[in-house]
Amino acid sequence: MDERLWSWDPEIAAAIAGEECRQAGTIELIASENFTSPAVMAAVGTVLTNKYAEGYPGRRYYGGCEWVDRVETIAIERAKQLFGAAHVNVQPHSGAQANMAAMLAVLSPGDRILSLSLQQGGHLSHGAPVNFSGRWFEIHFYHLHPETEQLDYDHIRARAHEVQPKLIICGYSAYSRTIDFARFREIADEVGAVLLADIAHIAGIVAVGLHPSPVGLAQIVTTTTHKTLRGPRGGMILCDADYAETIDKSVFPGTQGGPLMHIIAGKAVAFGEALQPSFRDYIARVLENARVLAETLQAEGLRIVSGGTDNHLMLVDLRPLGLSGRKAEKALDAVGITVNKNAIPNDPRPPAQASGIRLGTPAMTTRGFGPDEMRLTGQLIATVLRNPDDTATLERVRGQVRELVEHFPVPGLPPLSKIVHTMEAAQLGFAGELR
Ligand code: DSN
Repeated sequence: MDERLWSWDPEIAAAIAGEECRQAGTIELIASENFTSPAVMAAVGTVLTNKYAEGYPGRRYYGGCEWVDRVETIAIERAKQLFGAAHVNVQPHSGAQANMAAMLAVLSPGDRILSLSLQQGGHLSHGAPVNFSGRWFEIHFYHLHPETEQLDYDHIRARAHEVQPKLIICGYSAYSRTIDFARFREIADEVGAVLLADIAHIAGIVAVGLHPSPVGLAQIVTTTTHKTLRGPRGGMILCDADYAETIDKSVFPGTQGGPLMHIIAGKAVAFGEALQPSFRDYIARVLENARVLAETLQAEGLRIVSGGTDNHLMLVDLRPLGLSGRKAEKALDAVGITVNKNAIPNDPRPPAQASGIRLGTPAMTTRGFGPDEMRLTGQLIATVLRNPDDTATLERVRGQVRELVEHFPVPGLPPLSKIVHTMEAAQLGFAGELR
């Protein structure tokens, strides 16, 4: 944080300082989170936030766009190079906005969509009844195979023939296995549907070629930029040349107004970083860490949905422990391990309780965790899940977590002990609680 904020708005500065402590002092395993580089953060906190730029580079509705045009053009060119895409729109404010624009581009209200439900690992914007997608379109779901808990392409094909959807969605928020995009395209072609691949979670893995790419197979690919791709919070759409015009119109003026130019600058910086060889090494470490974490949890007797992971995340089935996801999330939170409760396939519990937790390795890999730290993290998780009500155990694990994270600072921040010390010196009332 810019230290001047302390004098400009001490209340907000204190809340941000508290969040810096929280991030520095915990093991972050939320699969959809990451830590951006200081360069991304610097680009986001600039005067670009002041600029209105409705439209696209070279054809804006406002004057004074020469510099933001340059920023957006660089972002687009870098994204095209990264993914080998014919056309890119970097303006979506989020993954859900990207999906909304994609749907506006190819569907009319009431059209049929075939997707995987949120409960089985899909996303809210893939047709959940509470979301615009579920309210405006006729949603049909395919399901994971009940035994393997993996995509079952024969079943998906049969569902596609039965439903005759106009859009098929693949790409998920809580699915740990490789997706066969070519198979999906075959199925979509058989029924004359458009294929939308939402790679919000795996975009970074796709970018470096460690997961097969949907680009060129799915006519439209949506993503966020802040998960494995490690950019600022935001969305993006990649598409075939045939869809370029309709996608651009669906983002603006179809579903959004002015683009967030400071965020687009952050996206450009992140894409530049992802084009470096070091990003491929990072993603390879994310995958190795996920494998090690899953194997450690299995060795500790926990069940991983589908038996393992091919990507950056995994779902732990808590039913054998008699624990809800909600209780597990709280117990882990108490020791400084941040995860989210998550439905498992065919979950008997309601979503607010859930029977699983979702774990991912992108964030801690950014902070330098390797297999040794992941193994220890897995052992600590298992200890907590076996003893969620034992205060002495939780206290001991909390100490181990703090000791571990001290050696792996958040990019751009000092180690936890230094942050807490600074806050105590500034006589911030809550600094002691954060220790
Ligand atoms: N909320 C995101 C996730 O955690 O996967 C998806 O939007």
